[in-house]
Amino acid sequence: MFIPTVPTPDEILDKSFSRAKKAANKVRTSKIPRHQKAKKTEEARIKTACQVTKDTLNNLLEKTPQVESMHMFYQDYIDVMVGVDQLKKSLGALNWAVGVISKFENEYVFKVRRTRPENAANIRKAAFGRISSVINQIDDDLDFLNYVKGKLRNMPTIDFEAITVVIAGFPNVGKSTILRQITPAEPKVADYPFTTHGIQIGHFEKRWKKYQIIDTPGLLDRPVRDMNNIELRAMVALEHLADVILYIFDASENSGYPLDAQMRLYEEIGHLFDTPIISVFNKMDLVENNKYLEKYISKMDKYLMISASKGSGVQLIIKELEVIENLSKS
Ligand SMILES: Nc1nc2c(ncn2[C@@H]2O[C@H](COP(=O)(O)OP(=O)(O)OP(=O)(O)O)[C@@H](O)[C@H]2O)c(=O)[nH]1
Ligand SMILES: [Mg+2]
Repeated sequence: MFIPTVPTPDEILDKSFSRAKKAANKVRTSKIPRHQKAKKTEEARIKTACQVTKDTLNNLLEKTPQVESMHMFYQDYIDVMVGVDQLKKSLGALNWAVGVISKFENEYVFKVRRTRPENAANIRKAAFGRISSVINQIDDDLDFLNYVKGKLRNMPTIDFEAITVVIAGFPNVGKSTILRQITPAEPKVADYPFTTHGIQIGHFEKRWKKYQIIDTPGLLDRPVRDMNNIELRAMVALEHLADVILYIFDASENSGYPLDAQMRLYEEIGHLFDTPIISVFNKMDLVENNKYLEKYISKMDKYLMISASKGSGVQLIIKELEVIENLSKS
């Protein structure tokens, strides 16, 4: 999401007041009758200061996308990342400031026009004081928008036309390795849990169909209300984007998580989402005797056994995706 650079209150005020000064100088050096100059100069200064301040805020408001009109995935994503309520409150505060400054503009221009020339500068000073006070009041909101800008800089760009496959599973089971193997994407892979914090996307095409593969942060088998914000990013992708879920088990339990726990999460995801799931047992290269897997496999109609880091079995995933995609069309 693109949010323009968010200025501080001082930056907004400096810009407005210096532009106002320039506008006033223009009037002062123009050919208007001398006795009108003081008042015309201050009037121009008030108008310009108000206009420039409003333009700056309006520009921020216009360029910040309207959360309500975005796809539900983005709405929930933004909510998880920064909080939609706080975002709306801050944008509301900017709107409020624009309205108040418009009123000042009318009020103080009117006052300057009606006053004696020697009093015009005082009225302008009073107007500037009130503009400053309003802008300083929205300091926290500007600060928050700046934080939002940073947090949403890498917001994923979703292709809503493509067949979307969301890779889910416990931490460290090889999700990102699989994304690397089936698409040209290069997510971080590391031998410790919770390497992936955000949502990573890779794309590929097969038989003229576009597939979008989404790698998510690792999940643990705990209730949604206990999940942290990083896990919730995975849930948001599962809920709003997945046409197919690729659920990855670490069959070797080498990642440190027992298969019983991995199975509980698998079943939980099955309950929560009405989406086809492909079960994938990964790290089979570390498994010498797979007898103990029987207990889990026996509950499934279909499953794949692969070794992502060795690249073996990865083609099986692509084949299975095609099968599911064809089933859903028939
Ligand atoms: N032996 C073996 N190691 C693997 C295999 N697949 C992945 N790994 C290793 O497992 C570790 C974790 O892999 P990642 O792809 O980062 O796992 P992840 O599920 O994305 O992890 P998080 O992002 O932390 O949830 C890395 O050291 C990988 O090299 C495999 O098939 N066999
Ligand atoms: Mg990862």
